[in-house]
Amino acid sequence: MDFSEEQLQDFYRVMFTIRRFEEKVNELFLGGEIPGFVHLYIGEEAIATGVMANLRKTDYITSTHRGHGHTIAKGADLNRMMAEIFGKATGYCKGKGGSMHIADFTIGMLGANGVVGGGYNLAVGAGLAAKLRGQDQVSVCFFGDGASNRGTFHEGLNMAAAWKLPVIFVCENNQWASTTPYRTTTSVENIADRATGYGIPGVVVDGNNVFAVYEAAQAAVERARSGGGPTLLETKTYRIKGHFVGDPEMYRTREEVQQQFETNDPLNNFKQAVLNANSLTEKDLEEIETAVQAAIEEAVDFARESPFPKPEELFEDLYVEGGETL
Ligand SMILES: Cc1ncc(C[n+]2csc(CCOP(=O)(O)OP(=O)(O)O)c2C)c(N)n1
Repeated sequence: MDFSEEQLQDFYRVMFTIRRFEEKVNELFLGGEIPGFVHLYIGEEAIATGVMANLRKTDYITSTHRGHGHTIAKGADLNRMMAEIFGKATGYCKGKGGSMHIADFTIGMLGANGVVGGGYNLAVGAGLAAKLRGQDQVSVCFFGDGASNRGTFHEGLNMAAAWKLPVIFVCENNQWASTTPYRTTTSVENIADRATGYGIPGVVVDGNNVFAVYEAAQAAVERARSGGGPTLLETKTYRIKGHFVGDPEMYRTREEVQQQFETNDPLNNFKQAVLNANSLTEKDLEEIETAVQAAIEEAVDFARESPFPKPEELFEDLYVEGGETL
C-alpha cells in the first residue's frame, strides 16, 4: 500500500468521525433534541475524506444540504458544529443557521447550502478570486447527481473551463435525488461524460473507496493548482440513510439498502483493505475509534450545555461587515 501509516490513520480518523457524528445526530434528532431538518452523509464518507486529504487549509470548498461530512473533513470544530445543529448560540452561525448553513471561512469552508446547485458559482467565484490574486489555492465544489441537472451546473463548468479556473467539481452520485433515481432524469450513463461538452477531463471513480478517491482527487488538484484548469470528478456511491432523517423511504426497498451497505460500506472496505495488507492493526483502529467517540460525546455535552440565542439577537448578523479571508 502506497500510503504511510499516518496517512492511513488520518483516513480512518476522518471517516470514522463523520460516521459517528452522523449516527449521533440521527439519534439526537429522533430523540427530539435537534430542531429543523438534517440530511445524513452515512455511506459517502470516503469522498469527503479522500478529496480533502489533498487540500490545504487555505483551499476552498462549497458544500450542500448534506454537508456535515465535508465540514468535518475540512477541519471544522466539532463542538461548534454540534452546537449549531442544536440551534445554540455557541454554534458556527450563533444557532441561527442549523445543519444546512454551517460555514467556516477560516478553514476555507464557504458553506453548506440549502439551495440544490447553489455551490457551483460560489466555487467558481472563489477560484476566479484566487487566480486574480495570483495565488495557487484551489476550490472544490461538492454536489449531488440531482444537482447536476440544474442550469447552474452548466454555467459554472463552462465559465471555469473557458477561464481555466482552479476548480474541481466533485459529483457525489449516490443514485438518488430525494425520491428520484438518477437514471430517470439523466440522459448519459455517467455524469462525468458531460465534461466533454466543456473540453475538460471527466473522471469516474469508486466513491466507496477512499484510496481511489484520494488518487483521482490528487490528479485533479495538481492540475488545477498548476494552471491546468478544472476537472469533473464523479464519485459513484450510495445514500444509505433516508434523504432526511424521518424520510419514510417509500421509493426503495429495505433489501436494496441492506445489500448496498453490506457490499459497499466505505469504512468496512477500508478496514478490510488495511487489515489484509497488515498496514494497520485492529488495535490501531480501536484507538482511533475511542478517541473519536470521546470527542463526539464532548461535542454533544458542549451543545447541550450551551444557551440558545437571545430573542433580541434575532436581527443581528444578517449582513457581514468586514470578515476574514484566506
Ligand atoms: C433549488 C432547489 N430545488 C429543490 C430543492 C429541494 N431538494 C432538496 S435536496 C433535493 C435533492 C438533491 O439531490 P442530489 O443533488 O442528488 O443530492 P443528495 O440529496 O442525493 O445528496 C431537492 C430536490 C432545493 N433545496 N433547492
